[in-house]
Amino acid sequence: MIPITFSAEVAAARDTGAPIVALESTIITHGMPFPQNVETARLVEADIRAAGATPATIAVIAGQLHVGLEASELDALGQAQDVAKLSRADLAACIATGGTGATTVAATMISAHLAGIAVFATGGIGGVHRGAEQSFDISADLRELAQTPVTVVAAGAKAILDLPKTFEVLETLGVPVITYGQDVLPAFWSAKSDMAAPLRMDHATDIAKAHQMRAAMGLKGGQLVTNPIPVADEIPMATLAPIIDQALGEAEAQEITAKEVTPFLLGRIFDLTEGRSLKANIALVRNNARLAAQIAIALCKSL
Ligand code: PSU
Ligand code: MN
Repeated sequence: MIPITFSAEVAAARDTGAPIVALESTIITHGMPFPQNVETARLVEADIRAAGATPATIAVIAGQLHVGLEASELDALGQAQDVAKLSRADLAACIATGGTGATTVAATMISAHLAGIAVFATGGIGGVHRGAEQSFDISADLRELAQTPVTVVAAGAKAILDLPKTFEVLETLGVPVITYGQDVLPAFWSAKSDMAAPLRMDHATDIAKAHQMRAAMGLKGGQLVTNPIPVADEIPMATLAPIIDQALGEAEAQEITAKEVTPFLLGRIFDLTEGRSLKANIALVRNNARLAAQIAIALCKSL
């Protein structure tokens, strides 16, 4: 038996078959500093409610898989120290041993699917790290997209990664990458990259139909929706490129590896942009939450 606890609002939404959007918790514990992490998590949940869906923030607390957090649980998680970062490899062990941990994209997809939730909003997915030909550091998020049937709305992959290699791997794994409303892939803090979008869709209903067609055809895995950050909130690539290079150089000099790499780089970019990266990050997550809610609503209507 899997020890799952649903929040009151998620339990109610499940009872009536109302649309639900999953949210990850690593972005709260490892992706943003306190108190902006908790403030953002609350805003994102409110955005989803305002759009007509129910938010389900996912985390493991004392051995319980929580699908939907009560406000007090969200507050506590946002301030907790030394919370584990859980991906596919660690999720079951954490639950089995009564641990507490935040779920990455991969672990949130697994948990959402267990709870019957088909749509998930986040900031950016993990991907192929620069220098992966040496380090072999490729996020488990990519394989999860290839095997778990959840549509993930993100603003692309973070520009700290090797973007061309990340999208090559997604193509190899057979993951549909759908860019919302433009012909080029977005690059997280920047609305546009120089890479063509593999697929483009302009309506949430089309994204929902494509999700259902994959299921009908017995195609395993989910979809990645890349949703550009609103232009008013973006940081142009030219501003960001030297900052990313500096952060990457520091990570190498300090021999930061494995799970520590992403949180370290995000923290340094926050410092080096004097918080501008965080402002952009908050705007893009909220934008993704709104689109995810529309997709979840479209999926419910067409059932
Ligand atoms: N994007 C953000 N902040 C984050 C992450 C992504 O803006 O904190 C997290 C997500 O949980 C993602 C994880 O799944 O980083 C990827 O980590 P890794 O590269 O170690 O797989
Ligand atoms: Mn990694």
